[in-house]
Amino acid sequence: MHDLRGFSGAGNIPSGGQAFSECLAWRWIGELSATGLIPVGTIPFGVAVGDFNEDDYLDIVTADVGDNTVSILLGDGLGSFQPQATFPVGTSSYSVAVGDFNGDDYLDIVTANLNDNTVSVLLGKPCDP
Ligand SMILES: [Ca+2]
Ligand SMILES: [Ca+2]
Repeated sequence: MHDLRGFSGAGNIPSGGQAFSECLAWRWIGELSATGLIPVGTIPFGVAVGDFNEDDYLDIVTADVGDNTVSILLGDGLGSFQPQATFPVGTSSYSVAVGDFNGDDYLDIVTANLNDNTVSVLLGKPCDP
């Protein structure tokens, strides 16, 4: 984990900070041009990332307001993603976040549902063999 506290100071950037920023910018540009547009649910409003299938490659989850679903796109580590898998959540799920909420070491998903005044929690679990 990189310590980014040096960037928040008033113009006090450590000597190694500039190279780190340039590296990140290059990676973002490369990923965008290789991947293009990937279909998800209707009106994807929130997005978060995590490794949902534990293959060490980051995956994407979107909160789809129009469908009341989340869409999960499994990444291959090279900037491509499998077609979406969707899961129902509450009404008007505008935002999404990830974390291990029950301490079982599997990544979970939470959405904030505007019209329900609720959150939806989707607990991760191992896939069937
Ligand atoms: Ca993954
Ligand atoms: Ca969990």
